[in-house]
Amino acid sequence: MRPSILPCLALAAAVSAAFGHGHAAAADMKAQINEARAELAPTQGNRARGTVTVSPDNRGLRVSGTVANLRANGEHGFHIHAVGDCSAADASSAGDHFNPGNHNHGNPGTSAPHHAGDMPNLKADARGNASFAFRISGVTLGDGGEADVLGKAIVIHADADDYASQPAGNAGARIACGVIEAAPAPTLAPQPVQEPPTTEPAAG
Ligand SMILES: [Cu+2]
Repeated sequence: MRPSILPCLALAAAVSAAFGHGHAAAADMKAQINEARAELAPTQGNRARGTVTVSPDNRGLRVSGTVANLRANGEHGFHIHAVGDCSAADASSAGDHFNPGNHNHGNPGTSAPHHAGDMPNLKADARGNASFAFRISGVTLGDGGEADVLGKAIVIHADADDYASQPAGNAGARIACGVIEAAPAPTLAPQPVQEPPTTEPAAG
């Protein structure tokens, strides 16, 4: 998994500093990828599900998508968590908020310190649907750096994030979870149409 990369980067940086070359660590970094997606599935006993698309621009990452089956008119904490593992029934396997900068939890909409994985609350309409598009900064997609969100998890919580309580905004249980994965390459050729198997005409 990814943590093993970090000592290598640190070592490269130390060697680089010792020999006066400034770019060795940067050579280990990859270009960002254009797009990734997380399919959020409900945790045990919940129904919320949706799709989140993440793509880099020159100021950070654009995050957009739709979620259904939320509480009508509800407000829900929405974060990137540090471990790309949604296998636990309560999504506890996704770990804590993604926080490479070791900041306090806070409001991503202000200049106050906050986790890299803090995002604005989801707000559902009267039917329990939410659609959203916003930008988060201080994070990257697929470059292998410490702020890279690829392979991390996106989690929706039962309650609103108050953007203040530590460590996670008092947002309650995890109701949906999905791992941020590279979007599959677009299909270049249309798939051949499957002809239904020929059968004898039904009698009568
Ligand atoms: Cu969370």
